[in-house]
Amino acid sequence: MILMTIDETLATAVSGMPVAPTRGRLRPLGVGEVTLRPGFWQQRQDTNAARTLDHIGHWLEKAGWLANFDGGERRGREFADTEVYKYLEALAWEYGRTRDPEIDLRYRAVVRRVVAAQEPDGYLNTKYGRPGQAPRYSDLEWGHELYSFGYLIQAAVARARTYGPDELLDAAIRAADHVCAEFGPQGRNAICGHAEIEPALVELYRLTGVRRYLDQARLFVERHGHGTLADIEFGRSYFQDDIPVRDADVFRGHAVRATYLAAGAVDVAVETGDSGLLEAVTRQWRNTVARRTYITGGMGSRHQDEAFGDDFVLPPDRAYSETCAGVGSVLLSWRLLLAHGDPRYADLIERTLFNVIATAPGDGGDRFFYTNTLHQRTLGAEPPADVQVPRAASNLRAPWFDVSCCPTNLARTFASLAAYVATADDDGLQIHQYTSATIRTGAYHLEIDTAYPDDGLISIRIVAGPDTPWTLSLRVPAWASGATLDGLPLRRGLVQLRRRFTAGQVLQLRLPVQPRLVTADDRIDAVRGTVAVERGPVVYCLESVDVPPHVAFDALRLDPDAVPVEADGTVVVTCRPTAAADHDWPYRPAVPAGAVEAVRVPLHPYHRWARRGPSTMRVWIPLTPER
Ligand code: FUB
Ligand code: ZN
Repeated sequence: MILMTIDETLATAVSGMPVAPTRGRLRPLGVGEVTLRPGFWQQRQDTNAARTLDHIGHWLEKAGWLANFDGGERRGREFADTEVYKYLEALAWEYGRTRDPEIDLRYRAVVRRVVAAQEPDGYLNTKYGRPGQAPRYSDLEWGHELYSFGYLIQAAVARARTYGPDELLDAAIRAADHVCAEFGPQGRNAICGHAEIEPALVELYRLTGVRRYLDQARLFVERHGHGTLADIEFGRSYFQDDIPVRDADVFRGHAVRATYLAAGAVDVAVETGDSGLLEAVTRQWRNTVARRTYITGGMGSRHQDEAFGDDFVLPPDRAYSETCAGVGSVLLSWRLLLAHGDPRYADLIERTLFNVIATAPGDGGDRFFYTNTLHQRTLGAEPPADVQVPRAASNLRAPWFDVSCCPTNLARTFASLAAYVATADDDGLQIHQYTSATIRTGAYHLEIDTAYPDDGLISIRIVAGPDTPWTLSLRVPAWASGATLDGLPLRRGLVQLRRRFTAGQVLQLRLPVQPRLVTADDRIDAVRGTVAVERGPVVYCLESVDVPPHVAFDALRLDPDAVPVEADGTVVVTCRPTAAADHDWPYRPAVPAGAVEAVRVPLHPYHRWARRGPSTMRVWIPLTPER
């Protein structure tokens, strides 16, 4: 039974957000309270709306994954249903922000087909349990059945929060009740090989107030680490079934699974007031960011199991950095930000948004990176528009994959992106991400104008606010030394402005976005003797298309004594090529190179790489030999 009153439902329908904790330091704002305006992120959100959603709808039909719900021959991988659910979630957020009736119709048409496939006891999965198929829950390691329910539930919650309860919510509740009956305290002592049901059940609890969904989520979180899943070739760490969540020190195993489970654990911890569990995930986040995260925010350096590597094993040319792991990282950091209010979480969200999430989709919104390497050695070739490719086989953006989790994950993220910009608490508002936007919530109306990240000036106009003093909190990113507010210097971290603001008042935050050279911890051996270039939150890269044909790309060494300069949206660095190596033996005496002619090459934002055709690429650039 849904405990929300109609009024409450309508209130949430106006301001829906993906994560709605009932307690915590900060209160999230919904897609009805924050609207993106022209700028970096609105452009991507528009492309998502204008192209990506159609593209996904087209491929779900073409690949037969939507028709799986209609019966007939089952097509696609065991988790193909989830791409339909993420598509529905994306449509729900899109409708929430635009009220576009066409989106509403599309959503309803898909929902009709989905709910028709549900069994009377609430079970819903097109891959299992029907005549001729494997029995339900016969493969908890790889079957993804609970993972699939998780996305179903999240889609239904998104719709309830942007429109109101509908038949998908009824189906999701039947499914959740089925899960509780099957896997509850008296049921199977088991977990799913891929986390996702955990955060979904907590969100359903938050929506409905039905406690057993929270209890079931807690049970699943606590059951991890007790070896109920088989010891597969990658080890039980692959599905975080090696160490109980509250005992672990760092994320390990499959990166999407790890971040999703951690997100669910934070949700459980927050709703149950379990400070020990919250502290455990907070510690794991800290250690993972300090030792197992790429400069882009990307997570996962192992291809064979799409997993985190050991501490400091972050080879750029083997960066797996799956797009979905970027989404998982954002979802986790957002929950920790809401729980703690610490700007470090928003820093990582920003880094990941600009350097993983913005990198993955092509300009047309119909091609995607699945993995996000930091070093591309070969040119590669773009797959044709109508070809489905194996998941990591494409080193250029591909239209669709056999495992197509990333495009749909991006679609739901872009459609709900406004919900990650700002929050509120009893004392005021907090701005976490800088982008042109309108914030209207309660007595507050703020307009943010900026060309960020191209330009570091952010204007915040207080159009309306309470008559009494209130606090506006601004994040000054960790990289932003020299930031100012109305000309006065700011410390990095959180700036809290408590005052009686006057309507029409404009604050000018200036973040210094001049290029800077960045070096890595010595323990990241794979990038010793190299530097990367960042400008604001954006990581830059060197692409072969920008290097004169007579210069060997791999021989380029960056001269750190020459200050990088900006020109036409690029950062120009000075490099000195070594003699191109072309010997029978790839090693030679280590002697300083003599004076060699300098070459000036432009670097582009990493998120723009491979948008001008195939190229080889480096984020980490070797330094001149005498360094
Ligand atoms: O297993 C479902 C999804 O497919 C995972 O999250 C991705 O890493 C991909 O393996
Ligand atoms: Zn993915």
